[in-house]
Amino acid sequence: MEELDPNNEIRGRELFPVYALGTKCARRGCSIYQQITSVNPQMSISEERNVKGPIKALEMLALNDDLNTVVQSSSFCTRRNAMSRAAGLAAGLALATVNAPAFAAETKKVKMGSDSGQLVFLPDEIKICKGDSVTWVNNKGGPHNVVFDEEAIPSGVNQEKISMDTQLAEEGETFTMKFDVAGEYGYYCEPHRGAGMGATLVVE
Ligand code: CU1
Repeated sequence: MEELDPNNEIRGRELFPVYALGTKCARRGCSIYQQITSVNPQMSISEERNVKGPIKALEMLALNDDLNTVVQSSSFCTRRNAMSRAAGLAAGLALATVNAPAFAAETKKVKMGSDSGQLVFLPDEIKICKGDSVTWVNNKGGPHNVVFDEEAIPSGVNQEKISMDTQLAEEGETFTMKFDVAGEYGYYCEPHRGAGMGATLVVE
């Protein structure tokens, strides 16, 4: 599970220089041969492990495609998923493994109640990608629950199915839900709605 971190995207970019050798082709375009040789460091690793051959070559092409996507896409989720696949391929994972829908999925954490006991969701706005999950953790000032606002969720989404009516009383108790429909979701804590304990979830 990943701690929610507003610098997430920046950290993702810091990973990138490891694979930066392949980026000239991404901008100018070059032959398949140049594209393969431009990611030569990974090829060397493959040779040491004696896993040459057509399957590995396909994975090298997929890796390069993913790197191009990381450079060119304006969508955070598209870039994140491509980065995750590329990292998997560079680590020697099979194409089928990194192409599985859940490969890049993440779980983000939202605290219910701040460490000092304020009646808030922390953070009160998060962005995830389709297929990601959110885990709400009862932190302080409970009982809390997670109730989605019927008026503020994408149409077709079942409000009851994604909400947790049960109030969590024990600190450390959690509620996890996976989100597959893109859009903006508003939710609140029933016992503390009057105190303004509400938040937003964006699914890209
Ligand atoms: Cu609450």
